Amino acid sequence: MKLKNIDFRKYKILKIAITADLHLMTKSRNPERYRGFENVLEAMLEKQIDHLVLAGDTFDASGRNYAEFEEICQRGKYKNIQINILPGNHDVDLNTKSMSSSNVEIITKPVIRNLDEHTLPILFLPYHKHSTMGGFIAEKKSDLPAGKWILLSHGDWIEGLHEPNPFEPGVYMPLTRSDLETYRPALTVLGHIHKPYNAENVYYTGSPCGLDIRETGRRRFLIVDLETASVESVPVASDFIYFNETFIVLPVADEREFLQQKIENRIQGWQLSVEEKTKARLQIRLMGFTSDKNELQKTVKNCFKDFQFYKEGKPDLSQVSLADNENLTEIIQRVSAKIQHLSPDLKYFPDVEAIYMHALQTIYGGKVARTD
Ligand SMILES: [Mn+2]
Repeated sequence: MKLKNIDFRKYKILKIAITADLHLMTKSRNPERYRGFENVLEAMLEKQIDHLVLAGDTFDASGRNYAEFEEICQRGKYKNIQINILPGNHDVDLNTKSMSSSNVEIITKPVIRNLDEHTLPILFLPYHKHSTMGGFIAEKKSDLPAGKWILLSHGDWIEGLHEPNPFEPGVYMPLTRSDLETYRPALTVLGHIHKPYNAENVYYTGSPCGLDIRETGRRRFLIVDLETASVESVPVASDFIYFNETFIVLPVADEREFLQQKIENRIQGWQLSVEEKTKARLQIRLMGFTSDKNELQKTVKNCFKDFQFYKEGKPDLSQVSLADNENLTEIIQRVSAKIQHLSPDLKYFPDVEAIYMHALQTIYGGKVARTD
C-alpha cells in the first residue's frame, strides 16, 4: 500500500508552546532561570510539541550570555524543537545576527505566519519602544480575519494591570480593550508581566521560574492549539517556588493560637504537594504587637519548621513591638473580637488582614509601618 500521498499533518493537531520573561543572565549567576527554560523543553518533549515561542525578555538587559542559551538549544534531544524568539523590552540588542543555531529564529519585525494550512494565522509582534500594539495591528489588519487570528507579543494589556511588573514601572507597548474589540484576535498571548495571568482570551504566560522573592507562586507555560485557539496551562517543575507573606500579630488573649491558625490557613492555601514543599522558599514578615516577642519567635519557627527560607533567611520580626500599654492592649483586644465577628459583611473590604492593619494603625498610630 502506498502511503506517500497521505498528508499526515492533517491528522495531527498542531500545537505550540509559549513561554516568556526568562531574563537569562549567566548560568553561574542564576542557574535556576536556565533550569526553567530546560524544564519547559523537557515538558515539550513529553507532550510531543516541537515549536516554542519565547514572547520577549528571553535575556536580561543587565547581563546576558547568548552562547549558554544556544548550547541548550543545540543539544541533541532539543534540536528538533523550533524556537522563535520575539524580542522584548530587555532584548534591545538582539537581532537576526545574534545567534547561529539552525533551530532558533529571532523575529525582529511584525510578521503574520500560518504554521500549517489548517491553522489560524499568528501575528508575531516584537516589542517596539514608544509604540502601541494597536498601531502595528492596524497596519496588518487586512490580513487578520476578525475572530480567526492569534496575537503573540510583549507589553502591557491595559485592562489587566491589576498587578504591574514590579521591575518595570511605566507602560510598555500597550494593548487596549478597543484594540481587542476592533481587531478581534481569537487569542492573545503576551510576555512582560511575570506572574501568570489571564482574563477572557488574553494570557500572560508568566516567567517559567520566579526571578526572585517578589515573583511568588507556581509557574507555568502555555500550549496553544492553533486550529481552535484553545489554551492549556502546563505547570513548570521549577527549582524554587517563592512565597512572600506578611502576618499581623495582635496581643489578643489567645495570641499564639490566633497566629498559628492564620499561618496554617495561609500554608493550606498554597496547596503544595510534598515535592513542591521542598522547593518552596519563603520570606515571612510579621507586623504588629505581641505580649511576648520571645514566645512569638518560637511559635513562628515551629509553624514553618517544614520549610526553607529564601536565601537562608529567617522570619522578620523587626516590625513587631512589645504591647506594653495595657490600655491600648485592652482596646485592640476588643476591636479584634469585633473584627472576628465581621465576616458576613466582609464583601465591603479587601480582606480581613487589611482591616486588622487599619485597626492597628488607628489604635497605635505612627508606631505601625504601613504596608501599602
Ligand atoms: Mn518586559
